[in-house]
Amino acid sequence: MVNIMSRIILCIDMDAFFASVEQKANPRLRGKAIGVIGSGARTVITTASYEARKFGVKTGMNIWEAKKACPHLILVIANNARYTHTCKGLEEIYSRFTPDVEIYSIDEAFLDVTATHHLFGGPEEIGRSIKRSIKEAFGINCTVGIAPNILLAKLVSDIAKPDGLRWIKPEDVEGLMEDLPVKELWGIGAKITERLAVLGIRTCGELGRAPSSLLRSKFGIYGETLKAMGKGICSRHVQAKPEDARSIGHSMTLPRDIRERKEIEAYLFKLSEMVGRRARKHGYMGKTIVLVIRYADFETFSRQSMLLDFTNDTHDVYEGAITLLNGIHLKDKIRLLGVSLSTLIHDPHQLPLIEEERKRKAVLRAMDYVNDRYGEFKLTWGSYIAREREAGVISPSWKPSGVKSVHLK
Ligand code: TTP
Ligand code: MG
Repeated sequence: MVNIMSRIILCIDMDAFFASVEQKANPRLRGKAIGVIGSGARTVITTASYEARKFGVKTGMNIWEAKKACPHLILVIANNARYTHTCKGLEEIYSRFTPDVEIYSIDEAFLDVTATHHLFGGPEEIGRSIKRSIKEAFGINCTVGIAPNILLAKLVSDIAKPDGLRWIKPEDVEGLMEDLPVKELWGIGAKITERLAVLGIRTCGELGRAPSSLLRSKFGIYGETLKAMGKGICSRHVQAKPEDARSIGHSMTLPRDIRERKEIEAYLFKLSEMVGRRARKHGYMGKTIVLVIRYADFETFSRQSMLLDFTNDTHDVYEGAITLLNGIHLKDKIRLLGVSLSTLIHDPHQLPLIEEERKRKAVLRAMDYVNDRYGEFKLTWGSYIAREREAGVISPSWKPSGVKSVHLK
């Protein structure tokens, strides 16, 4: 009925994240209605504590509106370092339970525990342990949604808020979706909700049953995705951050043992080319060249040297290997040769493209997030300028793998 590839996914979302962190840091704020704001003159509420939400204080309200809704509201200026420090600590806690951790935003993460939950007493026990560990380490609450995919895990964590833990199993999905308003689904914002309403589609049940042809004619290819979402189907996997390479190397056992300088050079060139090509392909540059030699009698040793600059140029790698070779007095025939490049950095020539793309995506996502969820608070490109030194509020799309500050005026 649901996903054929049913998995066990946890969505962990901090409760009133910035506000909770501030309340933990300052005991006088605990149990109080607080709103976290930026330091600019035209700042808005980025988070309200649950005590303030009772009075209708919401993310995106300006100070005047918020004070009107809750006159005793205490305003606290955001402290980005505290939130990023907490987020990094959370990542460490999650990774105790599975390597498949995706830090989705500053306070939301997805964990795929399909392969590991049995080691920890099951998915709910993992959820409980995580809640306990976060409380112990940071003194804040979170909500855990457990489901067969990311879409449903996110939905369940929203439903179970605050301080909740809920598991929706494949057999419960249909019942949950039937009367659920489409706007509750992650990714369906105010505009799509409106366009679906025009078609007479209000609930996920109706969306899942709607004819593909109708949805396709209105939404193009995205119509199919919407229909699947209505049924609680989502094929996006947890995207764990790729391991960073430490070195890029190649070695080769030679077709026969050699001693001839020209022959050795030819193989070293080949190996250097393979290393350089791989480094370029993956966008790395390195500064340390390592040459590995194995003699016919299997004695193996390596020599390394530091270049003056980072490179992924085949010729630089080759020159480095030859310099190392020149310093060796060969005492036997060679059976194996290896060349590697280490002390790696991301290639700055490729970086601007990747960085720009990454920033653009992060900003787009942050804008969609705010505009979809808080229709009254419209963000435009003009108000979104990433500035390192200015006292902006950290973006919700901040991740430990890349800091960015988004200025929310
Ligand atoms: P949310 O997950 O939307 O909200 P929350 O954690 O404050 O509350 P809950 O999950 O219990 O409903 O946002 C996470 C953090 O991201 C939030 O604490 C503050 C920050 N944030 C902004 O800085 N700007 C924004 O526009 C939004 C929506 C959030
Ligand atoms: Mg949250």
